[in-house]
Amino acid sequence: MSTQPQTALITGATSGIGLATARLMAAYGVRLILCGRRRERLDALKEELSPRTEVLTLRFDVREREAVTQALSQLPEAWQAIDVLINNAGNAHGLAPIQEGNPDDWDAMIDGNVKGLLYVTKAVLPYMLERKQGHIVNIGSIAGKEVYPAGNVYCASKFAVDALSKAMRIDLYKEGIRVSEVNPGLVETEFSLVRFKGDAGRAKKVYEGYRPLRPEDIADLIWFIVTRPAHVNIAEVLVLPADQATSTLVNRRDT
Ligand code: NDP
Ligand code: 8X3
Repeated sequence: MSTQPQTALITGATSGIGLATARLMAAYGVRLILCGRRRERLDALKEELSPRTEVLTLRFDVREREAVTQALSQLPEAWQAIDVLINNAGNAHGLAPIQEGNPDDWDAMIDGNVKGLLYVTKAVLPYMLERKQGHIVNIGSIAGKEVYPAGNVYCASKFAVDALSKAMRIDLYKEGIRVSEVNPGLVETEFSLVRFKGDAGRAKKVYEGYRPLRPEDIADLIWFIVTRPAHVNIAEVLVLPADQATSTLVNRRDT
């Protein structure tokens, strides 16, 4: 028998995979704590989803440890019973061979994708440990399974997410907390727009000539994972577009 979570916290809810997951969970009536940096998007999302469920929005940068701790460690009591944490916030910054890489981009990826995930998890875990119940879903990537040209530091950050997901599962399984990892291939979101620093033409090309995954595909998968019965944990999933075989093999038909 499947079970449905009552309260979920999603980081990176203002766009892409996190946004699609928020919308899907709201449709099922899950109470949502939605996080991101863009206040106007958080406000719009709250207005959009509030007719379907209760929504609490929190604005912080996952790279700022103090801000993360402040926002999450003293949640109103009614919001402390978090059943599901979706560690989704993250991005690639730049795509350059290591010898041409920009250390500011490296910092943004290591600090956001790795340390940010740790800070958020650290702040949310006490609520789960107290109830001996919870489910953490980390969004990794195919980039955390195989390295591709010029992917260097982004790949390293997602290899770290892979290692941390396995490590968290080992440390938390006796505490009643499930840890799952979802590793998507190419998903059409704002990901490439961020990676290419607002160059919309270059970003668009990443998704041309084949059918990329939609953020809703990943939201469906996350929903499946978090609604399994309590004795089931989907430890990890690699999900690709049918037109993608590896990080570098994509069947582009008309480019
Ligand atoms: P988007 O750029 O569409 O969304 C990224 C989300 O993360 C936004 O909501 C953004 O919100 C938030 N975010 C980014 N940096 C920070 C930060 N420092 N602090 C707080 N929030 C932050 O990309 P996706 O939806 O594609 O990416 C979501 C996750 O999926 C990422 O971890 C990405 O690595 C992973 N992924 C993406 C794939 C793809 O092909 N798109 C494939 C595999 C994995 P805001 O700007 O408002 O803070
Ligand atoms: C995002 C997918 O292949 O651009 O993690 O790294 S990829």
